[in-house]
Order: sequence, then structure tokens, then C-alpha cells
Amino acid sequence: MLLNKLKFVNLLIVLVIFAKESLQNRDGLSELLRREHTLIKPYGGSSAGVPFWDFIGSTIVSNKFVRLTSDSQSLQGALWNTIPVEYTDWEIQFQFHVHGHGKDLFGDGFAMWYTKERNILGPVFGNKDYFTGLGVILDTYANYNGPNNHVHPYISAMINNGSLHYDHDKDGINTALGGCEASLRNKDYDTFLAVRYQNYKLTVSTDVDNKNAWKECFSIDNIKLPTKYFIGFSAATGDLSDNHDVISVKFYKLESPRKNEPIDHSLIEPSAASFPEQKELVDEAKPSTFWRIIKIMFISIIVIGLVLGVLYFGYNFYEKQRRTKKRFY
Ligand SMILES: [Ca+2]
Repeated sequence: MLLNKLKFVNLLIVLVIFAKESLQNRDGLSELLRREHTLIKPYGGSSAGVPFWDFIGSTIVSNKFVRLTSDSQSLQGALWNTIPVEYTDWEIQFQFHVHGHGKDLFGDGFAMWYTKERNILGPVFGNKDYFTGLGVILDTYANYNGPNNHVHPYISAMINNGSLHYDHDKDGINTALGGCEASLRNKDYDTFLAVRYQNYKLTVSTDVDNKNAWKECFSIDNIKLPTKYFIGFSAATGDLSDNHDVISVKFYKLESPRKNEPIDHSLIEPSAASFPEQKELVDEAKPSTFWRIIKIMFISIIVIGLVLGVLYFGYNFYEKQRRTKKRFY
């Protein structure tokens, strides 16, 4: 009897929490938290794992956070939802904490994924390269030091149909669709990101200034993403390191202006209207051929001049010595 009462109280608490979450609407849209894509404390972990989520690589779960990597070198870790998303329009809001001992040197960052593949570790912030779907990347370390580079941490999105390579040495700027600079590391308050996909529009917003308000990072129209992909988070450290923690993930089903479209949404191929070409970036360290030729010619003239000068003075000196010797004989 007592057990039944306790169960009933537990159910009530869950319902109250659920009702409260469902009320967190924005823009007057009908939004609903979907528990199967959500990760909130207490994580309910047991020896059998956390319901709806897989952990691979260096990922550890505590009662306060899911740590994708700790502040140690050469780690890859990921957190993957086990249920494919059935909804065409959605918003994922997640709380994270990137922190570590490094003052100037730290990295590499982490990413949120909505992809066909799951549970594969790899070189792109702990996930596989040539992925299929969406990656929202929070890159904390600037690898690239040329034109068009950004101040880091830098948040950007990449849409891939499986054919594009993420170029770490260029911080992925040749495949980035949009982005913003955001100071989000080593904060002693809560930091959040929201990724909204509605009516073929992708909007990424941040709440990293302790203002408890969303600030738009970027928004892109004509983004095509199918249903039935998986939500994941991954992080990696290399020579540089940081703790990359995911605190919570909330998935909201959004009202869909596309629900009457006579198409199978699961067959859509990921694409963007401004699908990035693999732009040739001019590296400042490598000047253009024209300037290289001018530089070589200039250096050659100086060297030839020096050699001629040495020969001229050498010969004069020799002649002078010879004449002096002649006078003595
Ligand atoms: Ca980077």
C-alpha cells in the first residue's frame, strides 16, 4: 500500500516536472518536450546505463554532468541518443560546461550532431569525418592563422551529405555555413545553446552571458535535413585539453508548417542552399607565386651584387699588394 502511494507520488512529481518543461514555450509556438530525446538530472543511470543514451570513448557519467572528455590529452568521447528523431521540426536546448586548467592553451572543443550515423568515434571533435547530417561545432582553439579566421571559441554549423571533409587545420571555415564568436569557456554560471530546425530554417542561439536570455548566433534558410537521424554530442582533446561536460539536453517537438507536405521526410538528403564549395583559402604564410618570384629576384640581385663587390675589392687589394711587392724588388 505504502509502495503504491510512493509510486503515485513519484508519478505526480514526474508529471509536474513534465508539465513545467512543456510550458517553456518560445515565440508562442506549440512546443513539447520529448522525453526519449531528453537528458536531465537525475540521469537515472544504473549498471544497465542511462535510458535512451549511449556513452562511448572517454565519456563518464556523474550525478552532476556527463563528461565527454576530461582535462587530459588525446581523448575522444561521445554521448548518443538511441532513438531516431521522428519529428520534422524541433529545437534542442542543451546546457554545457567547458572548463580546464589552461589559461591560453586549451582545446579542442565539442559538437552537437544530428546525423545518420551514431556511436562512431573519430577525428571531428570526437566524431567521424565525412558524416551525414548536421554538426554544430563549438571550436575553442584557433588552429588556423590566416585570412578569414575568427576569434575563438567560435560556433559554426556544417551540413554534410557524407562527401565533405572537416579540415581541422583551417578550423573548418571552408565548410562552415554560419557562425559567431562566443566567450563560453571557464564560466562560473550556467551556459546554454539552442539549435532550432523549423520550416527548413536552422537557427543557433546562445545563452552564455549569464543573462538568462537567448541571443541569436546565426540563422540560415533552405537547410534540408531528414527525419530519423540521431542526436549526439562529442568532444576531443589532442595536445591541448579541457573538460567538456554536457549537463542537460532538452528536445522540443515544434509545430510543423511542413506536416502536410506529400513527401517522405526520412528520404531527404542533407543539403544547404549555399552548400559550401571547398573554398581555396590563401594562407598568409604562403604568399602568391608573383610575390615569391619578386622576392627570389630581389634576393638574387643582392647576392650577385655582394659577390661582385667582394670580387672587385678582392682584385683591387690583390693588385695593390702586387704593385707594392714590385716596388721592393
Ligand atoms: Ca580548432
